[in-house]
Amino acid sequence: MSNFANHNFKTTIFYQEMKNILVIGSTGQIGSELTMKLRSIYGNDAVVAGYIPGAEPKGELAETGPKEVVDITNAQQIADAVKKYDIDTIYNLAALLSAVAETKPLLAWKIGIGGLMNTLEVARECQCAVFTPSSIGSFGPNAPKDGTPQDTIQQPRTMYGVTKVSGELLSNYYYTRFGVDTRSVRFPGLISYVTPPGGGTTDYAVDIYYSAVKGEKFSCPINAGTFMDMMYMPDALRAAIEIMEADPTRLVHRNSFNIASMSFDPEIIYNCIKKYIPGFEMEYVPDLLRQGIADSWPNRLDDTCARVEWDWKPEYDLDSMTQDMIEKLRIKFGK
Ligand code: AKB
Repeated sequence: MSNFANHNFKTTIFYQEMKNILVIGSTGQIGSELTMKLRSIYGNDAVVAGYIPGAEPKGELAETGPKEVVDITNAQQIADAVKKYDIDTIYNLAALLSAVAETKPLLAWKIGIGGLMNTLEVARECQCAVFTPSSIGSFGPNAPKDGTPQDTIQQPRTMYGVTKVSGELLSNYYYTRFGVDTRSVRFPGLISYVTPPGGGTTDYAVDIYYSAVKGEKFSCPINAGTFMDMMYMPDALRAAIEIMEADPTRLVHRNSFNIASMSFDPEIIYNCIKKYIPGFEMEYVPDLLRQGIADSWPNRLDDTCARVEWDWKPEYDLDSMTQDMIEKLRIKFGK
């Protein structure tokens, strides 16, 4: 059975209006699942998987619908795909994650901001709506750590965060100045059994499940006591789709909404996994880069505005996510 079909979406999303959607970055951690979810809602032919050479769609992502080379740093490629498929909605998922962005800051800016600018310009000319994810990484150490408000000081210390805050401002600018329908959410660390993340600060919360199911001892790069917001992928996909379907007359905010579902430190997730795999072992092997980034991020966001303005509500908590992750990874690895 397909990996994509396996996710337990507790809510059926059903929308009347047809869309033609371009997903830029369709083979990444979010894109690979979001593209399939969008195809299941809007139809296979209506969702174009944009990819860069070297990261070609495979399996059912390649087989179920159209695909095009769309490098976000190439404005012409975006414009060509938008015109060819009569696109009205762009999901812009191209980005370097936080730890990688620290090692390649110029590339992070080129993709995160140069690429976003290309996307917004095409969207302005061709009248497309645009979703561009922001992150808990858009906050810095001087934001309130617990219950971080929707509107508060955003002074990140990482290049990833700098691109995310700049992206929020740029997207709001294109909305107020040109009327481009830009919308966004600030994603927490995303946890999934389908496509592994690469180079994020929150990746440990995915890797820990892989080690547990494979029967390996886990080396945790993040210290005990370090809390970060996390979310199970089905909730994150639903958030990305629901914000784009939200009634615009209710939206006070646009770029970008705090969303939250669970916050934990390594001890809490470890003990939750141990309930289902009692022999599981973990040791701490600190990664200074990731720890420094994690220390500068909030512990837990306040997502009241998303709940009020477009009825956001997560469906998974740590325990239900853990049960599902273990079940699905056992199937994936034949354990
Ligand atoms: C990362 O760790 O870089 C991402 C994020 C929280 O934006 N998962």
